[in-house]
Amino acid sequence: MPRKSWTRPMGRLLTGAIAAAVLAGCGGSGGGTAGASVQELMQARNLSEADVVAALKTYTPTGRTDPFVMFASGGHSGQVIVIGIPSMRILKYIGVFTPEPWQGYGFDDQTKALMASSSPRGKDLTWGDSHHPALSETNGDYDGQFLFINDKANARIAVVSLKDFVTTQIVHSPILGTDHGGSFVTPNTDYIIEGGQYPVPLDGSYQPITDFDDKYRGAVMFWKFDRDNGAIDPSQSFAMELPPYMQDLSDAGKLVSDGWAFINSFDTERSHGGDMEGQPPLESGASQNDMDYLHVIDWKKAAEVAAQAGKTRNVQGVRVIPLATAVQEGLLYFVPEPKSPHGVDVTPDGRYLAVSGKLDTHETVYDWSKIKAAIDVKNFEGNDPYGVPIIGFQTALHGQVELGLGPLHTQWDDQGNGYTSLFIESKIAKWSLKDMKVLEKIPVHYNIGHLATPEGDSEHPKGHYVVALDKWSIDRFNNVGPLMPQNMQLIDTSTPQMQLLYDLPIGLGEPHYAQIISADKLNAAQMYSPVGENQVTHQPDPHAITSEDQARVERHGRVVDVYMTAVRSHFKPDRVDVTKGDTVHFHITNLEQTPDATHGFGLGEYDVNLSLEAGKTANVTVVTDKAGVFPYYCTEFCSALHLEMMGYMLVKG
Ligand code: CUK
Ligand code: CUA
Repeated sequence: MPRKSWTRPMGRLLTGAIAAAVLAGCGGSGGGTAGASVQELMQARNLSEADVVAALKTYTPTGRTDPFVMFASGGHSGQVIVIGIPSMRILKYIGVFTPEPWQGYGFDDQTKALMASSSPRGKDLTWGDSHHPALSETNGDYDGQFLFINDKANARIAVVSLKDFVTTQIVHSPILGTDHGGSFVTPNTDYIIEGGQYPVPLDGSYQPITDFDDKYRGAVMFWKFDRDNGAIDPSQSFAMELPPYMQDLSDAGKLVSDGWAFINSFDTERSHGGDMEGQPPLESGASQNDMDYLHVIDWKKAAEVAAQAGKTRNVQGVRVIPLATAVQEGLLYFVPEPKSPHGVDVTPDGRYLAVSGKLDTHETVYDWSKIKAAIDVKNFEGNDPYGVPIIGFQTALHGQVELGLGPLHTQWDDQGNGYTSLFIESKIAKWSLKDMKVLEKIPVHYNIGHLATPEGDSEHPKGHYVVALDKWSIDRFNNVGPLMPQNMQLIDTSTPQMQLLYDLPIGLGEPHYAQIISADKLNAAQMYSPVGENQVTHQPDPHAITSEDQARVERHGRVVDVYMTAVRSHFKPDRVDVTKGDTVHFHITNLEQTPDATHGFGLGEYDVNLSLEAGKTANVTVVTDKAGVFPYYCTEFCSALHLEMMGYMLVKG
């Protein structure tokens, strides 16, 4: 049924530049609306003026780019999704923890080795549960150089180079088991914080669950990032042992709170299941206490302590500061926080910490200067069972804002406002940090988890938008069966009232957190230049060749090296003769130096697909275990003679 508002004269409710734009499109003689006036189009499509405004705020004509770029976790798809804002156009999926054939990620020798390098127990992992992307920072602001993301399922952190949006490193923490409070970077990306989630024996051993309090532990990793090498340096990284609570999200302090890290926890009850033995189900056992503990960690001092002889224990190759040492050295403090909290988010000026209690209707805001003062004068109200000093709730409190049901996460804008997701209410609450007052709420669809504002967790948020990352979409899209897409909703926060602008269904995994960066900070290469770069090392590939003259097949006994080139529209060599049982290394260089002149290398039965972007060299090894004739061909439609871009691997029996 047509809504009423379309019948009003155009422009009455539209103001300023938007009205001008609309009117320019529909005004008078043939203003480019293909025969129908804007009013007629609105009527035909049943659009309100608000809908048209939303369209005008997001529609991006061909050839124009977005002012912001969002990096969203792909959840248990193990990928990262890159999205333009405000157009909400999906720009890329980055393969991280999961093989991704279009990019050849996890198919060539180097990316296969990269994925295997982080696998616990040498088992190949083919998925990850990516949660929290973190852009690298310089002086507390995103610098557009690197992206980090964690894998909750296997306690891993990946490094993505924003030079080419490619994963270059994955590290695994053997002591954690799972992680969740990562990845979060310190203001100059000295460390990447990875807080564990579910307590386990840190040494990887079996311990009866009845020994939970004594033998199970939480921990947090501080991964040292070597910016010059673009890589985490495990040898300079360390961990801190924590009590067996379930540590949750974390954040790094900034400016006045720089040098400190904050980690939420739940299940300070240490409930550990047993519902078949008459124990309460874990989740109700974990929700008994009114307060859990915000962990306050002096990471700068911890780094110094970790460097001192005898202050750490080597646990599965990780330098771990034992809990008792952490307490003794004054590295770890607790502040009570209500109740089963989820997100902790430091304000852009570093002065306050906003904590969302999933089972509490408030946002609880702590004053860093009060926490620091209590630490300095040792004003504690007691210790937890593991000896960690507890600062009084009221001592640390700045204030509380009643937001609504199920607060989860908070992001900031450039006007001193916080935006907090309300999971149970399916709303975003906008609130003033200065006045500690709710300003407005807007419904989202539905069950919002994280939310993201442009540069919203840096020292200089950009405002203008918030993106709701909704877990459920139910009735928002065409029905595609019981497994429904997630829903990312773009909301304009620059207007006096927030306005929902756009719904983007995500049919790939479950995005958790996302970060939004100003597009002008990104400066990715359009191709690999000079020719012959390897995407994992970002160095000249040792097997690169730079002209077709160098193409050749070298035999060394049962090992065959094929130095191959790809250029529109042929491979050289286009025939490779081998004998069953040979190990064949294909080293393929795309000689093109034209942007987007990508070739592929697909070889059926051997599970091979490479992506060969302009200038790239990739290597893949097959062991020919079967005699026969195996066509290889280019998998990217690169040219008019793309279908002719093929060759034969002939395997003699
Ligand atoms: S978590 Cu998903 S909604 Cu893993 Cu950051 Cu809060
Ligand atoms: Cu090269 Cu298709």
